[in-house]
Amino acid sequence: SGGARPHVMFIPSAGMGHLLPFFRFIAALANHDVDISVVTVLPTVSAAEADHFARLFEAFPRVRRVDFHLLSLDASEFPDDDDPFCLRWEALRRSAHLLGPLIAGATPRVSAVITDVTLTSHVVPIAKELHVPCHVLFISCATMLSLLAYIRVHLDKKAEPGRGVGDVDIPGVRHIPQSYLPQSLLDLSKLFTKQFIDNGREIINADGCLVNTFEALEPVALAALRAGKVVPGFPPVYAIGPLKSHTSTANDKPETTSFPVAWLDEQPARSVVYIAFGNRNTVSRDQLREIAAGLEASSSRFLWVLKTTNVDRDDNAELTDVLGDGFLERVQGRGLVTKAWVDQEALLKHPSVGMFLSHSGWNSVTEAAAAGVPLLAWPRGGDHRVNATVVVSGGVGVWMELWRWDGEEKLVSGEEIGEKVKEVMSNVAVRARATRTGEVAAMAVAEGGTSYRSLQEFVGKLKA
Ligand code: BUP
Repeated sequence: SGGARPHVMFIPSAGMGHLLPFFRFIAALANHDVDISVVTVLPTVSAAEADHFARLFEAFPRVRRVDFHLLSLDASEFPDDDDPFCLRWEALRRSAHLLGPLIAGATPRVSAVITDVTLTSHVVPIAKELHVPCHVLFISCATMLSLLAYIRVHLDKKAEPGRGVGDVDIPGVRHIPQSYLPQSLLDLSKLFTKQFIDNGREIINADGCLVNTFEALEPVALAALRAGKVVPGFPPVYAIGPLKSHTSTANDKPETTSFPVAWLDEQPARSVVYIAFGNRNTVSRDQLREIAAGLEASSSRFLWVLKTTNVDRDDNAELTDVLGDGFLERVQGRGLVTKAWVDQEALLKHPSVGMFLSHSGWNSVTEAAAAGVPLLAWPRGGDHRVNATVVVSGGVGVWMELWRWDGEEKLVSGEEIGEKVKEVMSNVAVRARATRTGEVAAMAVAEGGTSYRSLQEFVGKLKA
């Protein structure tokens, strides 16, 4: 199409961990003289998603919203799967054939599709049939991408399929013990597992993968993918992270964020522990009380973003009920607890924040890396343990490998949490590495940096 203005259609899926990197990437592309459409499914699973869709279209009036109506999904078909986000992915996948006419019928003509990884096995063939190049925006780390690409080969290779998945040796990348895998992968009947395997098989046919990571963070995984060591003929991989938000001025911030910012402004430099476990990970009441006890005992200042349900619109719990009588009073002044949606990316950049206790969801890891704030990884499930290996290898922070979450093993005691928090807060070497990682991340996205050049290359390809 020689120099024509490209029209890119984005097909995001569900969950803030999936939507935020899409919105950040859209913001980055919007500066590149590209027409953009975004397939939008309403209502969203959570209120935070609806709010962020609205803010995207408000901030970028020229970005087109393409409404997409899902076929209904009979949840009783999946008695073992209760994750509302995974069920939404399945609904999207099963409605994906309806995307064909949307892509084919759009004006101006769609010149590229960018899909969420959860929809890969359905969207890539549709785009192929329409002769529209299709890229996958991968929302986790490159190491996880290599696992996704390799899992099919691993399972096929196994002599005795009944004996479980076992450790996965990803060629050229790393050995992943079975205990680091998303635990649903151990159960081949799980919806997530079926989706993961199908998407992994099909991703090889995509025209490229955009990954929210940077060269210096995952040099080994990126090199192995590109060299075809993981699976031969893997498509081009563009490391374009850490992606960042377009809402960068204080005035753009929602009310809920200005409150913690005002509080952080009052605290000494690097004195505050920031605690958050993502937007779809609930923690049991017993474990929450231990965390509270640990924070109280650590005598550190803290800002705790506490979610008590895995879908924000159902959250009616009162903080006092959850944390126990008197806790909020006892920590008043030195601890802030909120259930509201905050702008975590902005908060982590605040000079008062000294460390981040996190489930190591990939977006959280990239935000900590960008902010140069040491992350204490307490991985939960899904990709978190694989991400935690990158937290360690990439100098983002430390990983408490023995800490489990309830349902898996015993509670982590408040005493242990408090001790570890104190230790990380005062660990000069960990802090120095995190600071350095932050500098390298900034260099990657600055003009001439590796992620900057990757994005330029990708845009060049769109315009070719
Ligand atoms: Br909670 C919360 N504000 O209040 P991850 C989260 N976030 O900005 P995920 C806020 O949501 P899993 C809040 O900064 C990050 O970008 C946060 O993504 C932002 O974990 C995103 O960290 C959360 O990848 O859980 O997706 O919530 O990894 O289990 O899918």
